[in-house]
Amino acid sequence: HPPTTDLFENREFVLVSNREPYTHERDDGSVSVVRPAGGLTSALDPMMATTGGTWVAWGSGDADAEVTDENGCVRVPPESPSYELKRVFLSDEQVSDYYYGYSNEVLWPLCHSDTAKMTPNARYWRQYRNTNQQFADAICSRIDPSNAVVWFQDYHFALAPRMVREQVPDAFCMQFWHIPWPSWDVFQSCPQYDELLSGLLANDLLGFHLDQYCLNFLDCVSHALDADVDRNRGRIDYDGRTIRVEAFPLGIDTAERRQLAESSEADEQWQSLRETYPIPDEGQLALGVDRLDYTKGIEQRLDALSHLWEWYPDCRERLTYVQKVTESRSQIDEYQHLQASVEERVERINDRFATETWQPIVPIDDHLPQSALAALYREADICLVSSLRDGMNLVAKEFVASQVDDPGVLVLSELVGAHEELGELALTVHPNDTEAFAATIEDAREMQPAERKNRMAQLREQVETNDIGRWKRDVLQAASDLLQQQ
Ligand code: GDG
Repeated sequence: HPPTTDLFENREFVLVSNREPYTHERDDGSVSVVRPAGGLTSALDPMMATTGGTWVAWGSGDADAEVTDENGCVRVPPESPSYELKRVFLSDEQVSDYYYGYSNEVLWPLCHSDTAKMTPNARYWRQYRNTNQQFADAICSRIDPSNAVVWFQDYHFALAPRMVREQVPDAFCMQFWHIPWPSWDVFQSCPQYDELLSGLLANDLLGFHLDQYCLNFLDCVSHALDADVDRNRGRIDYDGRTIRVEAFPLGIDTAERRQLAESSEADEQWQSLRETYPIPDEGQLALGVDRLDYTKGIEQRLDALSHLWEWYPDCRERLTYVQKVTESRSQIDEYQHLQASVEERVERINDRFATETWQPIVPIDDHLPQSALAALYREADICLVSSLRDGMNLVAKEFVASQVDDPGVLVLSELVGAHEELGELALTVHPNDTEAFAATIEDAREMQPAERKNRMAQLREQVETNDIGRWKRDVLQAASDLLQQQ
């Protein structure tokens, strides 16, 4: 595979995301750099370090403005600067209405087909538009977009591609949408459906995790806009241009996960987790790792576990469930209600089944370092992923890549994107079928070592072949092919 720089010849590479790869924080009078804790930003940072160019993102650190030049730029990575980080600074109102409001209280529930949780209003929409315009202006002021490749990440920027194209008609724009795309009857419940679609169609290439999301998108366009849609080839002719829509299932850095799981830091972290939390050294361990979000099916999972301990009493004191849950978007009411509901369930279940020497559910709320997460993934016998909708779900893949010793079992909801790649080798559950879900956890518990080993070896092969490197190469190659046709 050619290095990414060769793919775009002399074009400057511009990456746009809501989160920034480095934040500067004031700490006891001095400024320190905080690195991304996993996730996509840390996967794209090495790519930017080799391609060079500019990464445009919201400057969210409290000392971010102090270290940037008059254009809002700072060179990163700090130890060997190789690209520009251009920060876009947002007012409190923007954070509240663009980020929490329109992005996370309208687009997030909409794209997860949970329209009853949508709270659209004119203020959110206005700030979403303003903020997308601010990003588009930042992109255009910084570079010569007619000679650049601009890559937008995610649902925070549905309008910015069109705003860039209005200023620079020849810009090459592409976007990857990390969450599902819903069917037309769902998408139609958003009052701004046509502007959102038209904004996204200013891209030359639009990527989703799955073919199904691409088909849903094509379907929405054919209903809402005067466009020529070719469902078989994933092409849309609109406004005098052709847009390519394609699936690129995101993978993880498997080599890094394996290394972490085998590291001595993971051993130390495991020791320390065992000292901090009531994790027994006997019996089996089931694990869930989630941002606290209503799409992740955490309540449904707890209900299935409760059913299991009720109706399969052999599991009591023999199966412990560790719930790693990270607080998220807690300014939004819906997330506060969810937190209360999860805490109430955990307490009720622990009250019902705990014995003098055993606590059935061990909640861990702290944000863990990667090596501690690796220890949990490695030591878990069963990983439970029960989302009600999930664009991909990287936790399922991270568990597989971290199973470096005795192989465990992945229990996977049929409603997550990752099910398309891993479903045949995992044990499939429907999160809303509590009894069957509980029975499947019991099956996972009883699976014989030879079968576990066989399934896990194939799962690992799948996750290793389709890793993050493959994703980046596929997306960039598709962009490069399109550029050459232009
Ligand atoms: C969106 C889509 C899609 C969790 N706790 C800790 C921690 N994590 C990390 C996990 C994992 C990430 O958070 C969660 O990723 P997911 O993919 O499960 O979910 P979302 O955050 O909802 O992401 C999703 C994804 O975008 C990518 O396109 O797969 O469908 O919803 O990487 O490891 N990391 C650390 N400590 C923790 O305590 N270090």
